[in-house]
Amino acid sequence: MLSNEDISVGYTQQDYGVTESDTSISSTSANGFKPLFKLYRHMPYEEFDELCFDPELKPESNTLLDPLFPENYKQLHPNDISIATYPFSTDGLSLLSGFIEASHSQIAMGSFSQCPATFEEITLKSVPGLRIYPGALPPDTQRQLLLNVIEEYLPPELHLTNLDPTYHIPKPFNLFAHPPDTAVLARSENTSPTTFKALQNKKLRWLTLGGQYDWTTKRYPTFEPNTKDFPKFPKSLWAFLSGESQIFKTSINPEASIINFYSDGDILSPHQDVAEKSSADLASISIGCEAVFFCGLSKDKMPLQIRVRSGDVIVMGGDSRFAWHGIGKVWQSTTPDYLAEFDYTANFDQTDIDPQIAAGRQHYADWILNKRINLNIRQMLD
Ligand SMILES: O=C(O)CCC(=O)C(=O)O
Repeated sequence: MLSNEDISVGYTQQDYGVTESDTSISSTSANGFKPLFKLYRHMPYEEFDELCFDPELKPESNTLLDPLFPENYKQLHPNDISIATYPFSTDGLSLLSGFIEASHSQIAMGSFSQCPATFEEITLKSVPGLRIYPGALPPDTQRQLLLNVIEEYLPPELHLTNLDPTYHIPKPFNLFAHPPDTAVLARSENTSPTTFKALQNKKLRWLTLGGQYDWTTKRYPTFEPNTKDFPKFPKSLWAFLSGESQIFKTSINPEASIINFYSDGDILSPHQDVAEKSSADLASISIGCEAVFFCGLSKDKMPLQIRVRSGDVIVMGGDSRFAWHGIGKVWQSTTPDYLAEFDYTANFDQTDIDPQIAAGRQHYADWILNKRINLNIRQMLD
């Protein structure tokens, strides 16, 4: 297993808040990834869409895989890709409804009847252990995840965000329960105060659940469950991901999660996730806008490029658990309508909810239209 020291020097989680003008990748690392960050940086969505159908249009997109149309990748790399089809079982359906039932506020379940009869798993010889499950999560599960991120995972005092070291974030942290121009004071007099609007728009970049990873020391400060540094992992998410999942294949005891929030212009520099003491699978769930995810065993070779959509699940297991990976671009306004046009004020029981939180729900749809949220779920201990 790798040590903390092996983490790319070019990477900090704060990196991906970089602006368009400073998306430079450390020249000492990840040379194989560099041309791709350049390629996608200003690429309009329509052009990306075209490339997914014909990766030969640009030489650097040779390793581009659209999991909904794997044939295009297969033509270029016939022996690399395998696609397995599994039945979507009744256990899978109860797992999905169980996730909603275990959540604090439950979204009305409507679309599970539209679940496909089967689900697909894509694997690649070039990145052994990487498993891609396109569209694994149905719309209701995605809506519930969005609601939980805002109302269940963000508020607890012990769930830290990138904002806490810089600002006096009122706890519980309710992102939408204040008028947008409400001031948020900075901890240092050298930093200007900000507003809730600015936190929603761009400033909120990550949130940690369970073991609280420290981005400065690049380690988990303690491995003592149920301490300040290791708050209980949310029950809803734990039950959904632990054990033999019936809707994607992973084996993980979820103990820590980093929830990444991406806005316009954000990228995630190439890095390895090596702070955990376990080599169990890492599960990565995407909701909101589309993006391109890079993943490869070597930082010097051009990585695999995967189009990720809302509802996709990627599992990094086996050799790929410690692969180099990053996010090259997030395309704005590509969130599906079932998330961005849903009425979050009406479709569940609101009787026992704080009226300010209930009022904030009118903003969720607009917010997710231009956001990508990634839940990166890990096991810390063997
Ligand atoms: O946003 C993603 O899909 C990847 C996030 C990631 O690589 C990480 O949190 O380490």
